[in-house]
Amino acid sequence: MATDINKAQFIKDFKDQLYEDFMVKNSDATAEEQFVALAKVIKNYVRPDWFRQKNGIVADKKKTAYYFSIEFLPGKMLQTNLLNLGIYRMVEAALAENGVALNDLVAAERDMALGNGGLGRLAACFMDSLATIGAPGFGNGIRYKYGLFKQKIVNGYQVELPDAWLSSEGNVWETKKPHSAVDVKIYGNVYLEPHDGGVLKPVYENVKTLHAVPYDMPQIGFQNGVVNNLRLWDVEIPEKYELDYPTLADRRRVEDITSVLYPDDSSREGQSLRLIQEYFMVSAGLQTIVKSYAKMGLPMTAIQEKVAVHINDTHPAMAVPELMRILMDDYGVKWSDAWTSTIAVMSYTNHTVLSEALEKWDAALFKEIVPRIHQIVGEIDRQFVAKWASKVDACVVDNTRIIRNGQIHMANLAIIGGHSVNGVAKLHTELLIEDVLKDFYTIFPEKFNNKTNGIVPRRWSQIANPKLSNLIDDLIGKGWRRDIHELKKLENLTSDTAVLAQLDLVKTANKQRLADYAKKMLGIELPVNAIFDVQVKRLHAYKRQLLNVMHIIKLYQDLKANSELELTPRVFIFGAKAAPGYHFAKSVIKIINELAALVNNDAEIGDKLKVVFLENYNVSLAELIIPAADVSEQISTAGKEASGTSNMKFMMNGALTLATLDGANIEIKDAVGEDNIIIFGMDKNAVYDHYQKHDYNARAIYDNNPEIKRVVDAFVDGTIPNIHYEGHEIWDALVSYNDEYFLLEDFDDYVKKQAELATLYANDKQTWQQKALINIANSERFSSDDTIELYAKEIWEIN
Ligand code: F55
Repeated sequence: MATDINKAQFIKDFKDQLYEDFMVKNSDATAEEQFVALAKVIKNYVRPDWFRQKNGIVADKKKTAYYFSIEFLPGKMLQTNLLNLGIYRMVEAALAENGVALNDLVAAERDMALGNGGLGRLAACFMDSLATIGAPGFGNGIRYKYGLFKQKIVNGYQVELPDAWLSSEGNVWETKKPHSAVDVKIYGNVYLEPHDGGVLKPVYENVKTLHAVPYDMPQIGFQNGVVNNLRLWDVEIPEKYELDYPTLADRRRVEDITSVLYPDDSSREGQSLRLIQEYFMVSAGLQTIVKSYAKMGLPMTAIQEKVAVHINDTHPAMAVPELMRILMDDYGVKWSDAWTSTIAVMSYTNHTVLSEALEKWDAALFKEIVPRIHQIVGEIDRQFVAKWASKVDACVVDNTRIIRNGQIHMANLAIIGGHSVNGVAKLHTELLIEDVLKDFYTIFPEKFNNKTNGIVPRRWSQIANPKLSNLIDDLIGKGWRRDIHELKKLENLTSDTAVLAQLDLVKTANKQRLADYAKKMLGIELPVNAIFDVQVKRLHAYKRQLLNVMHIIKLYQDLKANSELELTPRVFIFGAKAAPGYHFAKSVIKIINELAALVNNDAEIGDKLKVVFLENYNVSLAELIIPAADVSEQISTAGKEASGTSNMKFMMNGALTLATLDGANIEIKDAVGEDNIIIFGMDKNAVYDHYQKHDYNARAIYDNNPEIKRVVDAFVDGTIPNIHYEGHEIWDALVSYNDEYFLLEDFDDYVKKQAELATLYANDKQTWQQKALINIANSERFSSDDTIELYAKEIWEIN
């Protein structure tokens, strides 16, 4: 075990590795070289456990959960891996003795950003938690050459640059496994031909064959000797079919398949390359799974006893017909048996209620790219309709069938082809049942269940917030580092004023750490005695960054009207990427930046208000920002945010949540109690009421509420310099297009609650820190280890 390694041995291994890879002495090596060497040493340490776990799948015939996700967003891995191996302190000390600061090596690692946001980050947390609870788990994804774009802000606008995360060293954590490559077929024609015994076998013509090559990454459990595997697939041209790709352009088209992560976090036009990505990953992963299962020597019709396949959002939903195809075409299983197994193997998580985000494919395109899968989907659809037409209303069948109006509905495929569909927070699952998927619920009520999201507590407290972690050690001992539920003990300390004062010091230190970063990046001085009010997440209309902006404009206008006004100093911090084609979102970014320039440079405002937009929000930046937050902005329109996960990270780091009753905010409120969270605005019923009655009138609010009018007009009346059409676009969205996300209706209550919390912060820091401590104590409820326990027990039935 890696824990047995002592300092002397480690330093020898480290120096040997530097010598082997770079032929340098430690004293001459760059931080990048030292990072690479350290990562390789770690990989060598885990290799035996990793190898054993991978081979154990077949050898021990253990049921394994295969998590399919088109996105994984782990961020950096060095600290997590050291911590989970139990050698963090030893390595840090050994390096220090040799003149190397571990932090410099941490800085040298690049973020692995193969995901857009919450969905991809959740997949990464789940991989850690699967290993940590000691469950056999195996991730399948795509090894994109370019991750989520790098965001630069130029003249206030978002500019997207490619994220070339694979340095010349490649990804140091991965191991290429050409030995485990498989072929994936796309395009061509397919027809069925009778074989002996009358079985129909598909015959393929003019197909394109792709070579899928896996790269494996260890997923190290927390100090338990378990190392699971994350497998990312890359594409190559198969030597055998080289003649199919004679020109350079042909070859490039193949390379394109794993070239880029699509940067949209909600809707997307159906592009053929994306469909190929999805099938490529699903087919490569499933072929490998069935091959491993076949090696166990068990009947193919019992595959569900050893294999669970999870479909993370609809992107891997072709797993359903692909497993049918493999079982029938490659292993001769008959349809009815294959179908029984497929349903038992598959499960699906929904991450959104937004209808534009529910994936649909044009049936003609689908047929062109995956003709055999198209046939199978057609047959699944036909049998589904035949079975249910006589049992339920025609419109129920119409709303739930897979192929309708020339489109293939991927969520419908995932639900019909699996035994479980879950939402990611209580409210979200309720909405799926009552609204978005209600017709499915009448047919398959037993399939529905909730699994509220969680976060890996190691990364989001121990690693991101060492100062708080040390304080917690002093207060309740170190047991919480292994068992996060021990955080609950902190609740006994809420009236200890010395503790609250220490908590305040830790927060201030973390704010200083962030202020130093802002100074370096933007040249701006942030006063750490101010409230750090943070909203970091993808930029989307439903997440309502604009509501936050409106509040800032109001404060600015109030101060301009009365420079004597008593105002608790406040720093508003934003981080957000907009999908490159999402015009509105980009306008909001521009406006935030111009508002920042206005406010920050106004001498009359001084230190009372600061606004910063930190570019290129990613996992590493989150680890810096979240521990520094006093206020966590979770202000989506009720009913729209499926869960949220940053809300959990903020509470774990002692921020107070300012929230609507949406997603997991509701469960955070239940955990901390109403007094320790600030709730405002319409709830989901109020929102749905407007939908039903069609009675929302933004124009009337604008006309009748002078304060709102003043704020909204600031977008177009020259208050904010350097914005042009952006301001008009926003004004129109709010007034002319009837404010789809109800910002105007929620504005007054938001402003009121903001004022209340500012007063509390200014007048009673102790009560504030008391609430912060209660939040930290109760964040134990949101560990992804517990979430994954529930998936393992209730959905996958693995040990
Ligand atoms: C990415 C690509 C497409 Cl095509 C669609 C959606 C996404 C994506 O990134 N979605 C996403 O992040 N959804 C979020 O999932 C989180 C984890 O469940 C939730 O907490 C969050 O509410 C939800 O918006």
